[in-house]
Order: sequence, then C-alpha cells, then structure tokens
Amino acid sequence: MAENKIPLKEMKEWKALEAHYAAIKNTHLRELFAADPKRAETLAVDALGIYFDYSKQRLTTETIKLLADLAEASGLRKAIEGMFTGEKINITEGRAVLHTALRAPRTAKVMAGGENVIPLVHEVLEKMEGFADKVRAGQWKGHTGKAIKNIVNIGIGGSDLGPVMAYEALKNYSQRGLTFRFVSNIDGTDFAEAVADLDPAETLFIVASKTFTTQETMTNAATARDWTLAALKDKAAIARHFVALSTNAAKVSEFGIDTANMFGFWDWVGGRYSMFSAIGLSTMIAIGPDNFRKMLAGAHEMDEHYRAAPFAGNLPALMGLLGVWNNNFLGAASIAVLPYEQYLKRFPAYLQQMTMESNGKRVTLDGRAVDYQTSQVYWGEPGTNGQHSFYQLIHQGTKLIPCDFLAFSSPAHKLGRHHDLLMANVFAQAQALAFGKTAEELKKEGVKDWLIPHKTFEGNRPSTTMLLEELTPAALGKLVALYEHSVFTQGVIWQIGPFDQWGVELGKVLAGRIAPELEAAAAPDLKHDASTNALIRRYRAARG
Ligand code: G6Q
Repeated sequence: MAENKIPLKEMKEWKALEAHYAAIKNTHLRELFAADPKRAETLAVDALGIYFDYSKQRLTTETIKLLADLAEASGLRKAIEGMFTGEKINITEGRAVLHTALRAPRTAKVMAGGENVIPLVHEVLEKMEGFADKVRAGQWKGHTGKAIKNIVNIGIGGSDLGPVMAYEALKNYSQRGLTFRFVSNIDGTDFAEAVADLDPAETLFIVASKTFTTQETMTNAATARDWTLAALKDKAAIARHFVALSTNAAKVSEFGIDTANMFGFWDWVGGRYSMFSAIGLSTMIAIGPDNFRKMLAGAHEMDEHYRAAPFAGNLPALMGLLGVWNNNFLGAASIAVLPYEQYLKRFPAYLQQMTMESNGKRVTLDGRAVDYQTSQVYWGEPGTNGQHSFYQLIHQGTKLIPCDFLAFSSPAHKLGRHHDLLMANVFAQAQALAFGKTAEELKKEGVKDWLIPHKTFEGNRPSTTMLLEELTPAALGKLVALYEHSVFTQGVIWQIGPFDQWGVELGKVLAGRIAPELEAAAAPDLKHDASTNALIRRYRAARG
C-alpha cells in the first residue's frame, strides 16, 4: 500500500502552475524570443555531451522554477533515492526497481533482498563477455562443427524492443560477418521470414524471456527447436544452438536448454528496463564487450547526473517536467520523437513501450482515479523521411504536437553534403515550428490574398532539440537512461506506478481462453459476447 499523498491538483505548486499558465498561454514563441535576447542560452542545458535546447518550448524561466518546485514538493528527490537504493517502489508487484544497478561500476554497493547485487551483475556480465567473445571469434561451433554466423533473438516486448533498437542503433559498431535477426510476433511469418535464408548448422537462437512462460516466445522457441532438429537430427544439437536469457532456471531446463547456457537476471529488472541486463546479449555479441561496457558507462553517467543535479539543470527531470507542462497545461496528448539519425530508426518504437507501458495508468499508487492526463502518446520516425509525410499536421494541423528532435554533429558516414543537409533540415524544422510564417511576410513576398491563409504557418509549436557529438555506444546509453528517468520523473509527479503493466494481462487471459475454442475439432459452446462469438465462428468456418 502506498502512503496517501495530497492529490496533485490540490497541491499549491500545481495551482501556481495553473495561474502561471493562464498568464502566459497567449504569448507566442516569437514574442518570448524577442523579449529575451539571452533566451537560447538560458533555456538550454549542456551536460554529459548533450546540448539540450528547450528554448523553443512554450515557457519562461518562471515556468521552470515552478515545475522544479512541483518536483520538489512531489518528493522526487526522495523517490529517486528510493529507486537507486533498492526500495520496493514497484508496490503492486512488491519489487525493487534497480535497472540502474545493471550499469553501476564494480565498486558500487546496491542492496536488494539483503544482498549487494553489484557482484551478481558483474558475474553475469563476465559470463556474457566470455560467450560473446567466443561467438565473435568463430570459436562457438554449432553441432556439425561449423562456426555460428547467425544470431536469432527470440523474445517479445521488453525482451525484444531494446535488443532490436540497440542492434540497429549501433550497427556501425557491429561485427559485420555475423547476421542478426529478431523474432517476436506470434504470427508465424515473423519466424519464417527471419530464418528463410539461414543455415541451421550456423544459427544460434537466443531465447530471451524473463519469465520463460510468455506464449509468443515459447511458441517461437519451440518452432526454432523443431526447425533446428529437422535439419540437424540430433537432440544434442540444442546445447550448441540455444542459449537462454531468463530469471527462471527451472523453465529453461524444462525447455531443454542446459542452464550452463543460461544468462540470468533478477526480478528487480523490469522487462522494458532490461536491455542493459543479460537481455542485451545479442547487443554484446554484435558490438563486442568493450563497446557494451561503454554503453553501460554512458547510462551510468546519466544515472549519476539524475541523482545529483538540481532539477532545473537535470536532463531527465527537465525532460519529464517539460512533458508534464505540455501534456497537463498545454493539452498536448502526444509527443513526436524525431531522430535525425537513420541508425535510430527503432528508437521511437522502443520508447513507445518504455513510456506508455510505464505511465499509461489511470489510478494513483494509493488507488484513486486520476483527474488529469498521464502518459502522452509517443511516436515518431527518423528525419528527414517524416518531413515528407506527417509533419504537415504538426506544422499546420489542429493538434498541438511537441517534438523531440535528436541530432548528432558527426555523421556515421561522411558522404558528400549529406550530413550538412540533414542538419540543415533538423534546425529548419524546429525553427519553422516555433516561428512559422505570418500573413504579413507572405504579403511582402507577393503571395496572392486568397492563398495567404493556406500558406500561413501559425508557429508557436514547441520542440526540444538535443544535439550530441556522435551516436556512440556511450551516447546511446545516455539517451536511453535519459528517457527512462524522464518517465520516472513523470510517474512521481502523476503519483502513479511506472513499473507494473496490469493492462496487458486481460488480453492474454482471454487469448488463452479463445485459443482452444479455435483449435477444437467439434464446434465449441461459445459464451462470449455476440461479436466475439461471430468472429470465432467465421474464422472456424474459413479455416475448415
Ligand atoms: C515489459 C513487459 C513486457 C515483457 C514481455 C516479455 O516491461 O513486462 O513487455 O517484457 O511480456 O516477457 P518475458 O521476458 O517474461 O518473456
């Protein structure tokens, strides 16, 4: 049970923000910039190699002060300490939340369940490193003696999205002789396409599942086992072609995987916060242990910053508070995450789970229905592609969609003018969103009167631009930790629990009931609602 807190909207800090919003809501970004020549400097944080420019958000220094006051009054400082020191802050599941321990150095001490977990973390990391090195060196042989060349990660949700995202993000650091595939969906197409051109004798399956009971992953893993045995015709092959990433040793060995080939983690690592745990094995094989350690170090740097920096200069706290401002005061229901870096193409999808599964909640920790909005909808695509598609709505539509632009000064590939043009585009988009184009400007350009309304850009569309040096493993670690902690910040403000996900349970239970009805030979006695009954009957008839 959680302690009862003063309801958010009754807090004096919240009321102060409401009054402040009423006072500044009609001030355009053009006016805010004109009034303060130093605005771009004042409303930017330069920390950990991230230049975080939020001067194009619709706020003033007073807003930041009031938001920081709200964070203090909400107990964010104490909550952060509670998370980092292993308090059971995931109250509905009775668990500590210690993904920060996964990236802490060997010398750190973090207690959970009465023991220091840091030695355990490093023990698994070393085991992963030994294995990754062998695979990378071609020393991990398949059953027929051929070296492993293909790595297929089978997992879903938190056991998939992080690994895929990190592999794509750091592809330029990956060992190119190895092929990586990711299978998640229960739809057989996912498995069939992933292995279509692979030789079973050269393929290693990583079965990634915290619980080792997830329907999709277990079904795909069983299919992978059949696929392997059909070609290699010997059960002993499983030991060379399957490894497991899990917290459930009993289920791993029941499946037929030797627990010597299992890489463990713990109940205090949430699925969507697990990419730095053993769940990152595919990442480590791809980029190598040294780069994996650099990624951990980057995340750790952000952890330390989050724990220590005053909120107004604290990147994750600030990012979380900007979300609160845009969501709860400006009424922006969604946020577009727009990486101007092709390698980050899966980053928005990864963030969707991290943010929306965490803060998509409608009751507070002490069980009251909230009377304010919680998580925004996160979505996005890499620039510049999005510019030729949905940006129209962001520029001239009726919805307010704040944007997070992510950009890097050094390109991964130095090709002619590409990078300067890419950067010109990201700067231009943020500029156009903020300042728009007025009817007067159009008139001066000689635009015909009747066309002016169509060509006018209102502007005043908020965005943050994050400019980093280069997309390295360390930079990726920092970005992931940045968003993770911004989610926690918001959870604390909204008084909700970001670390459970009861909302995904009901569908799972119902699917478990319906599957046997689809598979039964004789027509089942259906007792669902009329629509579901009709769909099941129609499917059964079509399937024959
Ligand atoms: C994440 C969720 C969920 C989970 C998957 C896979 O926070 O808990 O996405 O990661 O359902 O679960 P397993 O790893 O147990 O297979």
